[in-house]
Amino acid sequence: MLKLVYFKMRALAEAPQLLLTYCGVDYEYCMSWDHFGDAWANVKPSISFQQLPILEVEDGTQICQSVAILQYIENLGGIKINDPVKAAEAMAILQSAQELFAPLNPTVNFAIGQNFKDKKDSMRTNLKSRFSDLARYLDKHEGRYFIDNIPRAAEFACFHHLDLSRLLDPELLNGFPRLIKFVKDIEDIESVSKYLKSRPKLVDVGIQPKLVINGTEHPTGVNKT
Ligand SMILES: N[C@@H](CCC(=O)N[C@@H](CS)C(=O)NCC(=O)O)C(=O)O
Repeated sequence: MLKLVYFKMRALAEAPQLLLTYCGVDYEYCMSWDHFGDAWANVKPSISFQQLPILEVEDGTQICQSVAILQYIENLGGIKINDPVKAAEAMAILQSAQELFAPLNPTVNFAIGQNFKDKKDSMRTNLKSRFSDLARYLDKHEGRYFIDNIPRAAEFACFHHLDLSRLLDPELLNGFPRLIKFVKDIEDIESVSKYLKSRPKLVDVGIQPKLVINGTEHPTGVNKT
């Protein structure tokens, strides 16, 4: 079975999990320390690009980089775009969505107190600018999503960052009705909705962020607790 190896955070493993779920591909989510049986600091130098997530496939190959992982899952799920122009458009959207990763994801997962508030204020303008780009792109076509009516890597990556932005500041999305509809369309997909309800909850954002895993609160991070 595929193994998605990551840490205790809601960030770059999220879009891969949404896409795996949507495609109905079985996978196991493994914490780095459980998978490798060692602390991340010791494992890090042995990983090709020294970061997670990785997707470990059946023959043991470790796929690094969330965009490569997403592309692999699209291929596996049979939803790859064959038209070269549309595929390039989708890649542009995926990369533009992934550019929302920092500082949004580290801030929501780790920042606390005044540092959280300062980071929130300093990223507001850039987030709104990228949100308006994404909303405009959605308006270019009649379809439900960016390219057509099928959600793929670009859509799930975009969804993840928009969804996470609500934990930073629930007001941010409010100026973008097209994005609110997009988020709802993704949330309404039955398999996705089940996943969203069952995934670890991220609580106490900005105070002392924790993930609730199997009923137990764990501080976010790269270390075993
Ligand atoms: N470009 C990479 C970035 C991966 C990345 O930033 N991973 C972080 C966690 S979100 C990580 O491994 N942090 C631990 C470290 O760098 O030692 C991707 O898209 O997968």
